[in-house]
Amino acid sequence: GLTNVSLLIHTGPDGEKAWPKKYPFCGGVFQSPIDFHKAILQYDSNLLPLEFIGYDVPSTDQFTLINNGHSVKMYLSPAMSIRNLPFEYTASQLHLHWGNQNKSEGSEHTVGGKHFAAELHIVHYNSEKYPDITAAMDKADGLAVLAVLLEIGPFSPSYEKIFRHFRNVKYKDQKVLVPGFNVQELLPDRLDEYYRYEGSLTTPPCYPSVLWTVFRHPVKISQEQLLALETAMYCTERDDPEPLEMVDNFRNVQDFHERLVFISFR
Ligand code: SG5
Ligand code: ZN
Repeated sequence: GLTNVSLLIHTGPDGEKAWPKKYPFCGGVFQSPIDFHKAILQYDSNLLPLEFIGYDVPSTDQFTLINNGHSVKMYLSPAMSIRNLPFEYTASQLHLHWGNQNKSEGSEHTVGGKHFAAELHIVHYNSEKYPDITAAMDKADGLAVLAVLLEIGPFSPSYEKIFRHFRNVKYKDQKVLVPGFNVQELLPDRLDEYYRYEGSLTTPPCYPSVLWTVFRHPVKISQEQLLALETAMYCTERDDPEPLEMVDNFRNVQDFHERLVFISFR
């Protein structure tokens, strides 16, 4: 199961090249992430800006932030949903992917071969057809993930609303409560320009169940904030004699075969 994905598996003998042995979908079709390059992009005038419902969460509500040994995840409110997709999708959780302090690459999706520093994923499930995320996650129309590319720039007070809690989830299985805030603050100002394609979960079991929306414009966080993300957490438990840093938890880009990515901008 996913818990064994812990000691993350992106590199080494049990790294992502070995995923298909245990998780056949990882070697299958519609895999993510991918590189966005000219030859596969097609403008689609039907791609409207998404609408966010219930994303402004009152500070009296609380989100649980948890280190599960391969990423850091924050559970979201079932009152949060997105409209303007083929179905109504309800938010489940957000998490991040990043590199390490010695390199500038940590994003999963790339643009013209270029990596960004890190990437935020907000995972939603098709609540029109499925009762919960578990039922939805292996269905072709089950999930919708929003992705935000992160790059270095000025300090982000919005991202800090999550990042300031990393010191309380340093080790595997640690949890902390985060006061509610407007989750839309984590998205770029330009919500109208994005890449859209059908892909997969980027970790085992790699189900081809995700309608991806990757925003064109990156969001900036400071060098210090990125360093905090890259160095704050461990894949291992507090008392583990061999601590393992949580770094490089991004998957390499996948073959795009005969597919197209639709873009909302020219
Ligand atoms: C991360 O990415 C998430 C997974 C997520 C996969 O590994 O893990 C964390 O954030 C752990 C703290 O989330 C979970 O394990 C919660 C169920 O898997 C899913 O969201 C399955 C529905 C893959 O998600 S991704 O394709 O957006 N990267
Ligand atoms: Zn992810």
